[in-house]
Amino acid sequence: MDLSALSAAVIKGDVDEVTRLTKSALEEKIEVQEIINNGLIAGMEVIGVRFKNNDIFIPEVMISAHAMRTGMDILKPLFKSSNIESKGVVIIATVKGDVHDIGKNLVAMMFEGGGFTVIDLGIDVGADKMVSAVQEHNPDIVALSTLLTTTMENMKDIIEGLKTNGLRDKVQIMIGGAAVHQEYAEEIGADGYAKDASLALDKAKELLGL
Ligand code: B12
Repeated sequence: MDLSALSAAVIKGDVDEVTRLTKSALEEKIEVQEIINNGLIAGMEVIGVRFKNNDIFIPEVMISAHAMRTGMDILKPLFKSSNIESKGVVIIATVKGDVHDIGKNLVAMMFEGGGFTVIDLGIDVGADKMVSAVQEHNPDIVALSTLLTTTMENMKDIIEGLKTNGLRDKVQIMIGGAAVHQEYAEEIGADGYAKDASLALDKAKELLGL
């Protein structure tokens, strides 16, 4: 089977086709890693580039990301048995006081599409919850989102909480969301900022030297 058909289905956002082709790739005994890299991720990479170039917009990205996720969900139970290699673990959250999660979800999907394992803590996440999650999952990256100027400070609280618990230097911290910018990342001691989901993936890879 030619996995470019699977990529094309992801690009089109055709959930049924992604489901069918992912299953038939498995039936043909194609390696899970290969299906992910040359089928699902390859499709999302095209979407990432188109989004970066403003050729497509958020709704199209969400539709493709959803299709990709459908394929990933079929493959996930097989990860363990096939010794799948994740690029790294990302814990992502919208910070305390903020319920905006559309952008955060988009970033999470881009990370997944880029081959990362994503643990999504959801919205309204404060320092204590993040500290426990980092202790439990030992991630490579902590990614924080906020859209409200009133909750920007809560990103700093999370960084301080990680410092207090001796976890700060074990992770790369990325921030994003309409309220924040590169200067703010520097001000609060985050390692990186990105303006949108596709640049977020680039930044994550850069931070981990991938
Ligand atoms: C949808 C929306 C809502 C929805 C949220 C639904 C949901 N599930 O998310 C609802 C209706 C619930 C809502 C509520 C409120 N909202 Co509102 N909302 C918006 C709106 C219209 C769109 C936000 C959005 O989803 N954009 C699309 C996504 C894709 O963009 P994004 O989030 O910026 O994410 C991208 C990047 O920022 C980046 N990114 C995001 N996160 C991360 C994380 C990392 C690590 C990285 C690297 C990158 C990254 O990548 C994403 C993809 O490219 C904006 C206006 C606007 N134009 O932004 C207002 C807006 C954000 N809201 C605003 C306000 C004030 C509120 C309320 C306080 C209103 C009220 N008085 O009740 C409440 C807040 C409640 C709370 N406690 O959080 C203000 C914020 C003003 C400010 N500067 O603080 C805005 C800007 C509207 C305005 N002009 O006044 N809102």
